[in-house]
Amino acid sequence: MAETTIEGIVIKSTGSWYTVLDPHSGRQARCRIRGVFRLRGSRTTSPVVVGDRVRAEIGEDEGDNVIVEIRPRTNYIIRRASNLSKESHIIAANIDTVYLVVTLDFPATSTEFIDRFLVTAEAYRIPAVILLNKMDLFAAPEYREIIDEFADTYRGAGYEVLEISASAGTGIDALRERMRGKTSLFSGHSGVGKSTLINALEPGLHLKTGAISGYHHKGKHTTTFSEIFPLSGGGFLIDTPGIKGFGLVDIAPEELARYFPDLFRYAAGCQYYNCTHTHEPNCAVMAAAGEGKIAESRYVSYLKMLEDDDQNGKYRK
Ligand SMILES: Nc1nc2c(ncn2[C@@H]2O[C@H](COP(=O)(O)OP(=O)(O)O)[C@@H](O)[C@H]2O)c(=O)[nH]1
Ligand SMILES: [Mg+2]
Ligand SMILES: [Zn+2]
Repeated sequence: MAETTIEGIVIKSTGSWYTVLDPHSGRQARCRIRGVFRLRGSRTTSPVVVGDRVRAEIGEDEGDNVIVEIRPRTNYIIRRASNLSKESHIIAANIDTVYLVVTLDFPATSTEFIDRFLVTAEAYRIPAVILLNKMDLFAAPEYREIIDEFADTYRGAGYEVLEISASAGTGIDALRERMRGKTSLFSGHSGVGKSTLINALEPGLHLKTGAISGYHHKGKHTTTFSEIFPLSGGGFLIDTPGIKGFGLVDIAPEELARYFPDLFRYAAGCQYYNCTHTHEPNCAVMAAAGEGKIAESRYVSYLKMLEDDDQNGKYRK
């Protein structure tokens, strides 16, 4: 018989042991899972993942601690076990916000990359926020128009755009406040400032982000498990070492427009219910794009993603 039960969040997984943290008491327990979970999620390699909210029974010995219930997930991100395999691997669950760190230059992040990322976030049902970093480099007035055009494009599509500077400290306190009590994930190209930003938000947290730590760990671990780090102000930061970008997701071409909120809001006005918004008569989306109601770059990204799908049958990030 269990002595007691705890409710908490899985903050670490080794594949056989799961660390459960009760965020209220701060208590942590290493637990195993019951065979029943292993059997049930037969298509995924790990039935319990970081971010999962669980209930665990705590026994007399650590070896008796067992996770007995997993709460329904609000969302999760996956990775294929291998390119050839259809088996998917859930790597983290219950993410409140994914922050996409981008830079206008040094290095430039393309709108196409951003749009693909946002589509994936929509498909995963994870709210995405764009962090426009290195704003200290673009303080001169001549950049204002470019910055506003960028921000307007994404705000018009329904996304928040926060202008920050990780190295100058601009916008960091507001971001930390926003992350309080939430589970956050950071993504973005190498060199945009993710590590700098995380260090500014939470000094002392040494996440395995970026190319350098990836290099150090190469060869040591064949499998990398995600980890989720408690933040000192409350909330969590998910680190998914070895995951470039944000996983991948299959979307049928006729569904793609759903994941572009700024296009999709016009789709109800199209003549054909299965309109692909590429060539059909009386297409309200094309009309809106033609009138500048949809940012050109967004519509172009949509077309490019459709084209890729013709070639590959799926989207990859
Ligand atoms: N000027 C400027 N440089 C930054 C800023 N944030 C990061 N950097 C620099 O950009 C480079 C890449 O940063 P890093 O955090 O390693 O990027 P990561 O690959 O996304 O983790 C480093 O030289 C940082 O010092 C910023 O806000 N302004
Ligand atoms: Mg880094
Ligand atoms: Zn249409």
